[in-house]
Amino acid sequence: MQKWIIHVDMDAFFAAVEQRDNPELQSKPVIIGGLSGRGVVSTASYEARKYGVRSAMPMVEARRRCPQGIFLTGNYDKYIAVSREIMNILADFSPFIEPLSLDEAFLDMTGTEWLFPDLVETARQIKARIKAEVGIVASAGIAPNKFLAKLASDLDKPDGLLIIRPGEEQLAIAKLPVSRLWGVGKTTADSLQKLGINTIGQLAETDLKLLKKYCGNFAEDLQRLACGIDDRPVIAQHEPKSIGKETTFEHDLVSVAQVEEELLLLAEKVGWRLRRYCYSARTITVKIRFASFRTITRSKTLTDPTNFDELIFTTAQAIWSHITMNEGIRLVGITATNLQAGCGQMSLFSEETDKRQSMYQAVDKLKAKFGEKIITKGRLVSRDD
Ligand code: TTP
Ligand code: MG
Repeated sequence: MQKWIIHVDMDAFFAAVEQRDNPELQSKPVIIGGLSGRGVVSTASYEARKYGVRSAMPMVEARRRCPQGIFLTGNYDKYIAVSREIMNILADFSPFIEPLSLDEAFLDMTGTEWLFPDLVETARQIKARIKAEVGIVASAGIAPNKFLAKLASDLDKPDGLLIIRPGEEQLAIAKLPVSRLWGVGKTTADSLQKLGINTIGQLAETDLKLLKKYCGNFAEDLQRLACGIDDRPVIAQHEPKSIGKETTFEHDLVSVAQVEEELLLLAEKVGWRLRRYCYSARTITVKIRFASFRTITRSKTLTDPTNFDELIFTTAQAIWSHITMNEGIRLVGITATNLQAGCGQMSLFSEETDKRQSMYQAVDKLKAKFGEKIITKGRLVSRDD
């Protein structure tokens, strides 16, 4: 199966968040970092980069290069919160995400063709959602491996979107300096330069024996990278233990019918997430928080794991039918646990199941393309949210 990785990285992350939150900073050279005498630059907006300001540069040097800059210390807690929002969006596109830092992550898209047939379009959607929901700009790279995907996201910055297709690997990187290779710092780059090797293409063509003399055991890996080969897998942070969704209402729900409507909506969301992550669940939990903040959770375990909206809904409804509603409700949630990997309705093989499965594949394709709200159960269509 063709491996496909998307690497997503925010543009001038800390500075972008500050520009988002303060309109006066937009389009201005914003420099974030330590402002004391020995401080260094964390990042600079692209406007400031025009003056040669870069990450890790002493702040005094940044001030010298860009005296008209706006210098800020930044707010790390805020960046962590924003990072969480970004990673949550990415999780909607693949269950296999490896965050590399606060502002970047790899998504393993291998085997998701049925859901995301056009990865350029998928990357465009990821960028659009980050822009719309988080308010900052991301660059994306798509390639058959991690090294090339990360490179691709960087080559077209800011607001980049670049794909390197199988077969194009070597050509795409041949002219770049060797310092673009992972693990090549200044020392290695200098010793390679002494051998007359400046570009990745030159390195790819260098005799391996000669290379080993200068770079030791590192030579083989280095040359493979130079040929655009990288087998490292995306290491997802953890397997999800649960997949759930909850809603807090602006106005408390006051009728059983309202709660059931919410359960239906939540069941669709949980079902969609389970199918997208290729999981089925055996246990469904309903969480209710009453107006008084009294909170209860009730669960039911099924004989067979499911990821079908209607089974999640009927199970949630059965749980709900045992709960007495003697005050308003401020929050309703559904969580699926006892997860099993697998896209289909496990252990239920019947014509009916097959039919449902193809129906969900069609529905999920539309949801992936146009957003979750494009298709919903008939009884929910009158809702205006
Ligand atoms: P990067 O993604 O390396 O940089 P960036 O997002 O600011 O700019 P771009 O990706 O468009 O080139 O790092 C993400 C954040 O990490 C950055 O906004 C600030 C922080 N950081 C530091 O604090 N020190 C550093 O030396 C670097 C490189 C980043
Ligand atoms: Mg970045």
